[in-house]
Amino acid sequence: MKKIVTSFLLISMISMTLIGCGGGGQTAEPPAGQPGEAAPADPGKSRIIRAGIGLNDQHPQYKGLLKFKEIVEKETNGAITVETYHSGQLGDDRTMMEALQLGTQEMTCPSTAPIANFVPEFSVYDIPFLFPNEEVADKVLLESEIAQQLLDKLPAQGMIGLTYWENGFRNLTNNKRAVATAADFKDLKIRTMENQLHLAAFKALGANPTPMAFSELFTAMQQGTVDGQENPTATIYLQKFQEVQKHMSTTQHIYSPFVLLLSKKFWDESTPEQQEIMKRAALEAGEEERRLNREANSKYLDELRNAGMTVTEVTEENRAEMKAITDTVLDQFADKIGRDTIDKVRAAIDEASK
Ligand code: KDG
Repeated sequence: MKKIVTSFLLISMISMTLIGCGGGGQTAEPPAGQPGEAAPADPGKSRIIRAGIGLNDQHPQYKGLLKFKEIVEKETNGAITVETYHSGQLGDDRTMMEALQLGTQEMTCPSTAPIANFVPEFSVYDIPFLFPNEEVADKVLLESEIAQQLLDKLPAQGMIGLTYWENGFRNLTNNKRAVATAADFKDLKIRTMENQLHLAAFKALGANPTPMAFSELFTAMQQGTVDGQENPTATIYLQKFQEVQKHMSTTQHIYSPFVLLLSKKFWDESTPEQQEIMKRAALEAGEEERRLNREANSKYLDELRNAGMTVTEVTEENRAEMKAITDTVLDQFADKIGRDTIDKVRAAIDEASK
């Protein structure tokens, strides 16, 4: 028995040390709480939101979190404190969402793609070439009933979707060849997010996709375990993927929304006023995040060229061919996502495109 307890303590100490060393540059020490231990619901004491993301501290997503922190701390007069962790210091998207469910972490901001592992309807946003542009995405995500209805499915999973932020249109990078047409995807080993529809779409294009946590991606590209990956321009540049990737193509194949998630436990322990402040702060910080993200996406395309990457601008015609191919996998996901959800999102897109 003694042996078991000692080993457990040793493992715990090693894991805490590893978390503490992961990536560097965090704004606060990782929490010392035990799994399952809730923040005290004493309104007189400052309660802490530990907010973790996979991207680094240069990314607009992190700047958005800092804005959220500023507003919430000011408007709750310090009753809520926000600690921010970047670069996967608290784990990858899936682990952090699970921690939110358990109440051992309070906030994260994943792409909608991994959220679909918890609420399958979110995969509607994984349909390739769904959104025509950012303006339409904004209207649908921030104003449509269906986008809100999807957020409303999160509490049943122990999470609150405060609002949508933007990851953005995803582009392909790889080390093998310049990709201009659908045929150029052939046999490329591409890392995707952990999402079935993404996997199926890349398979249909002839690639050899493999799901992987974001934190493992840089090393996987460096060591050649994968040939490439797909992410918005801002992420590609700010995560320094140009150091390990030669080719970039403006495929813009999926518009990835983020969702700013809070653990339901923390939400339920907050007063109605605090809930209102967190909602408002999420929206306001989201505006800032979108603005910075768009600036970054347009600015960094040239920087990628300057860094020596070949940038292939994909034509509308070639994009249409890619869409026709990826459309062939949609039917197998329609029941899982819900035909009604797909119809409603498509209708909202049509309406917003008028
Ligand atoms: O902080 C969010 C990231 O963890 C992740 O969602 C980024 O798009 C992403 C990816 O490719 O994993």
